[in-house]
Amino acid sequence: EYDREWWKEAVVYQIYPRSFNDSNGDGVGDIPGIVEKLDYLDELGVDVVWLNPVYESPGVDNGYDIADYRAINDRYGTMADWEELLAGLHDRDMRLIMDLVVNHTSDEHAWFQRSRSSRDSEYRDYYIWREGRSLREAGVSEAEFDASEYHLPRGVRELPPNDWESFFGGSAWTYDEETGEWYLHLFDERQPDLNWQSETLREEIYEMMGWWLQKGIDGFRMDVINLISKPEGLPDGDDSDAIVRGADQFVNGPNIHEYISEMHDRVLSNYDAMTVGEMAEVTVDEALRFSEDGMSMVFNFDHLRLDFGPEGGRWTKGEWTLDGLRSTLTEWQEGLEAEGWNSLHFNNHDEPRMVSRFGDDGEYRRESAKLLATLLLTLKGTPFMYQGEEIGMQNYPFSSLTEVRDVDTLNNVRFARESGRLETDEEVLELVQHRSRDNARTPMQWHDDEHAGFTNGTPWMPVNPNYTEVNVAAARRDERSVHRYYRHLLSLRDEYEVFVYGDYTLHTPDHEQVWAYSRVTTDAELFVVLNFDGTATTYAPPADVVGEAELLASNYGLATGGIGETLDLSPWEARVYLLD
Ligand code: TEU
Repeated sequence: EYDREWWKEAVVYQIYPRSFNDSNGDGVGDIPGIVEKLDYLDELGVDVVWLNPVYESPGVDNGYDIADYRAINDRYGTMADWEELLAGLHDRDMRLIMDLVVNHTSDEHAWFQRSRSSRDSEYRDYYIWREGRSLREAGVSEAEFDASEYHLPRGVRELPPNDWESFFGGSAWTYDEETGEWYLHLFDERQPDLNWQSETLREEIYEMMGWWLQKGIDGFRMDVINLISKPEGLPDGDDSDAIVRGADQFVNGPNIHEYISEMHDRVLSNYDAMTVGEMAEVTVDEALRFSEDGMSMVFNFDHLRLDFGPEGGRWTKGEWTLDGLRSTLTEWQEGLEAEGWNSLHFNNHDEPRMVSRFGDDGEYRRESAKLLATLLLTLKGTPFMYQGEEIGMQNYPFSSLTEVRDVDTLNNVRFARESGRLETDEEVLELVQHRSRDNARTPMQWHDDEHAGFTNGTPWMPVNPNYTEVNVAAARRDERSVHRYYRHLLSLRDEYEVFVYGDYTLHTPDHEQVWAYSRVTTDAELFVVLNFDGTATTYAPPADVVGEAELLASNYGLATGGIGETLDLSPWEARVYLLD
């Protein structure tokens, strides 16, 4: 009676290869290092690996700047190593989805090198080139004009074709002296945007996708895929609240559904492939449309914006609330209940560590990490774990900007300083601690030997000093560990179909600290209760769940079953009951 798909029943484990396991001592994680840990993943009980980019790349954005879509970056290994990884996963009945980064390439990609060589190059329209605007056209006076803002060569006095901003700060355009035009880059200037209006370019992308699917991969995570359609004329942004200026123009652009449908019809429909589209801004209604286009699911980030500041944008500091988190996720649970399918995620390589962000970094680190695991693994949708969350890894305690590697952080801090929005080092460090993607990119902590067993060389990023207590080896020995709890919940998902297909019903729309909900199918009901706070509390469950029940999971190791008329909940206590 369900619309069954393998990817609806799976749990995905995201591996950031640079920080997972280094097999050759160069301080950077690699593919053979992942192969060494396949039994670890198998024992954990995950079903799919999402591998962040391992393609040929100069590494400006740690691989999201691709120079050759069909070659493996030799820092990560060879294509033979990659084939061994795929075979090793499939031998263990696990699957592999690769990262598809087709909104942009590296500026070192052969296509861009040819495109920038001349205005008549046959590759010119693979990218987005435009003449600049004169000061007069842009309505900027000589006095206002600041050439340094655009790194213009001497004597060139013009402005970018429009006012769009990069997600990494500054203008989304860079002037290229060779042909005297500007090219668009919604990310770093070394990541030029591809022009999806070119059918020839789209053809090249579909052929490349087919090449990887023919090798046996099981699908793609699609990087910022709802940015690929840009409107005719590239008009200025006209929404001052947009996440970055111009986003109202280039997010979900005019041809986006045509392109996603075409990609599905031309390539993906020939495979039983899982696709998850990363979408910077997407509503439930748009997510439903992307499902109609053939996308399995999308990543939305509404719940990961709740701690943005009032000024708006990622590089601001605010506070999330339980009410915000619960209502945002409930909107998505209810919105995609009948059609479409949710992805579930609280962590990835771009976000701070979930226990530090939504849980407790102190006394209740383990209990809160397990509570968050309960939320991730008992909501309706496909859960995406990020390497290290299964042992409750935390944000890195930055002591100086010299420890930061991330281009997004470095660029945004530079632009914020230049604009005067950030002044003191303390302000900068506080924001870096709150927001930097490097919080999630410190090496995986395997055991308590030097560098946490990640490398026997010098790690490219410092290891979190808490690795002596927080590591896989210690967790596997400790029956109360976060790791053990994840394994238990993952095994429950395999055993009870209600975890996958049960409909979500919220019981506590406005309780100040308790979030309780049910998951219901025709023959089973889960009752989940989460005390989302560091203080103990009591909670009276709805009358129709009180009574006989089996306690399937408890982050305090409770054994008893039965649901009483009032529940005494300890700080950060999570329980999962099965009602007959
Ligand atoms: O992330 C896109 C990205 O940076 C989003 O976090 C976006 O900035 C945010 O949702 C807007 O609020 C993808 C990759 O995950 C990231 O690692 C890359 O740096 C980026 O695209 C460019 O490829």
